[in-house]
Amino acid sequence: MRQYIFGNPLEEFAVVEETDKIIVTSELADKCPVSNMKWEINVEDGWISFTIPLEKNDIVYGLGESMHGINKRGGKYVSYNTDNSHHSDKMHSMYGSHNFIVIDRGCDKSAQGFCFDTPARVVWDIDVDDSGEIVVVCETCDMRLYEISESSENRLLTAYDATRIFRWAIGESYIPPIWAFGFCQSRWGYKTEADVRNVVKKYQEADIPLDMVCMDIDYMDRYIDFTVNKKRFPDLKRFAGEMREEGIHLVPIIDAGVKVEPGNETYDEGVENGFFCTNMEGKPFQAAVWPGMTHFPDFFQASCRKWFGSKYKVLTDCGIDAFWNDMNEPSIFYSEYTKKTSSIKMLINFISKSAAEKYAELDNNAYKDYRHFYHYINGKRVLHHNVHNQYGARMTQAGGEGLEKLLGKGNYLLYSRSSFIGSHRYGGIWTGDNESTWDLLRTNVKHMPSLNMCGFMYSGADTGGFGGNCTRELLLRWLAFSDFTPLMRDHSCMGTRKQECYAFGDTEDFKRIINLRYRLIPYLYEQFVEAAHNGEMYMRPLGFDYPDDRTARVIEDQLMLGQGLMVTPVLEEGATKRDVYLPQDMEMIRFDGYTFTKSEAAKGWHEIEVPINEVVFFKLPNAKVMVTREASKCTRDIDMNDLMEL
Ligand code: MIG
Repeated sequence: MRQYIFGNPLEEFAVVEETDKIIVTSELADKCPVSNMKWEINVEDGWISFTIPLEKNDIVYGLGESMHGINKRGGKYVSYNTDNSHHSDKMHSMYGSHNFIVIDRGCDKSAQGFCFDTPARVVWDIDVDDSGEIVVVCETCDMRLYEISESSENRLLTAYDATRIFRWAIGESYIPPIWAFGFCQSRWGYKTEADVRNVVKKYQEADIPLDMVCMDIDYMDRYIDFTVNKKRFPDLKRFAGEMREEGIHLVPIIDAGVKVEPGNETYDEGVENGFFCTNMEGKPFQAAVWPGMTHFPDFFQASCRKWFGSKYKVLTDCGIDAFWNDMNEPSIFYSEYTKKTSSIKMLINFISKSAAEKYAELDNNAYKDYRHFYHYINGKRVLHHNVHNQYGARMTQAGGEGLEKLLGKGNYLLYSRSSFIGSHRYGGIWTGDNESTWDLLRTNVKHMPSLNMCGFMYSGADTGGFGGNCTRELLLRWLAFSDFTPLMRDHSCMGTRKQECYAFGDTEDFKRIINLRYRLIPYLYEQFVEAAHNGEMYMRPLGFDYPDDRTARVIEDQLMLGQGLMVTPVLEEGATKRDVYLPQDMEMIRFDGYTFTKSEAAKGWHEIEVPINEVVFFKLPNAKVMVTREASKCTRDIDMNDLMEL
């Protein structure tokens, strides 16, 4: 992997391994030395553009959390982290920015990989109008370009080779404890310890396995970070202990913004030490989020990260070891620079508007705000806009490093909404506010390999969908896919139809589907850990494993998992069958909730029957897949010394 340095970029965050470094001097500025690429540097307007030609059958993989297909061709993308719940192919920006692509040029030519490493805004046109080229415009002149190609490696590369080289360079992905592979129930709306206790009780009554319950913003005292509402959770330590007896880990949320409230410890310490982002006058920048007016911690300062990370102690002292970091794009409802409206009026508007309108508004506001506050980076004031995409990632770094100190490496669960390549070393991600639609289930499938390419291994979507009303059928099919994703969490928005497995009448079908997870956990976790250690992918497009199989290369609704499995989820409403393509002979495995039934299946197309309460997947002939003998009620009860071979 080769690195080209333009101007004066920030210290490296994405890449941790040493690489060949080439400084782009004025001579190189005029003639791009990367084969197949042209670049143009415009110092006056502050951008660099890169143009890469594509052949008709080339596939473009990558871009982590972005819409469109596994093949990114024909899409426009904007790397500019955004809190926007309207996930569709028309949405160009998501919560994270992952500027890594691999161009697969067929098996007789080498694949090429590129990482456009800048926290600034990046606009991608990947052959949108059949232009036959990729155009990437980075809105900065200070950045790094990483190139992986035949010439940088002295050998012909497959798409997977190029990806592995990149993964190796960006360092080992975060590995959570095994219980993080258990099932998690969440909903924005559980307010009190009684609410949480009820969820656990209902799952126990239905005899459905469960390992985690999330605590959303209502557990806090008026949404103030690192506080607990004493009326709702009178003694969190005792309650967390009570839950742990049942095998349950509580997962409280932490938001990016700290409420402006003199007397509150986090606020006072932040102000005293200059840990908050500042406005044009050099005072702490104010913007409204859930707590009302807040300041944003300046996670770019190492001392601020250390401080913020240490604050988790309030909760780890209660026996809590799992967290999700939210609103860290950062999401902003309004500020003095955008909307002059009282916070109450704002919140009423916020709740009554349709999701689309609401977010279009928030989006615009935030966009202006991002040009109104500053960070201190290496003694210099830096406009947020120019480093925007790394903000949430730096919060994950703060949390991850803090929790590692408090609890020890490997002993905590952390996942974030916003991310940037680099934060994959500190925590996982979930893919934000999706909706209860079949399309977004399909998106979940397509996201997984792209995220893995960029280092984000511990990830998953809101199973069943966050917004909108989930149907019983959609939830069952979605769970049947989430059975295989590292994060398996049912989460939904308040105001939507209740989405717990027990909210749809008879629970037996749900139990059968989730039982599969608890049979497979030993294998899934082993494959995950191995892939993380070795810089491999846990979930891959078929084309990565079968690069010269033309049919396999265009399939986007089946994934290779670990070294031995292929998953083939049902993604259509009303379907009881689906077509599956086998790139080689495999064993078909059918799970009915209690037993696995195996049969031989030959290379080629098959139509498979998949009743709503069964899961069908495939195993490579020689793969050794160890599973539990029966589904336990939580991961704690799994006996790793008493497994059986599938
Ligand atoms: O403005 O904490 O993506 O999972 O339930 C919404 C409330 C804030 C957004 C997260 C979602 C969470 C919700 N949060």
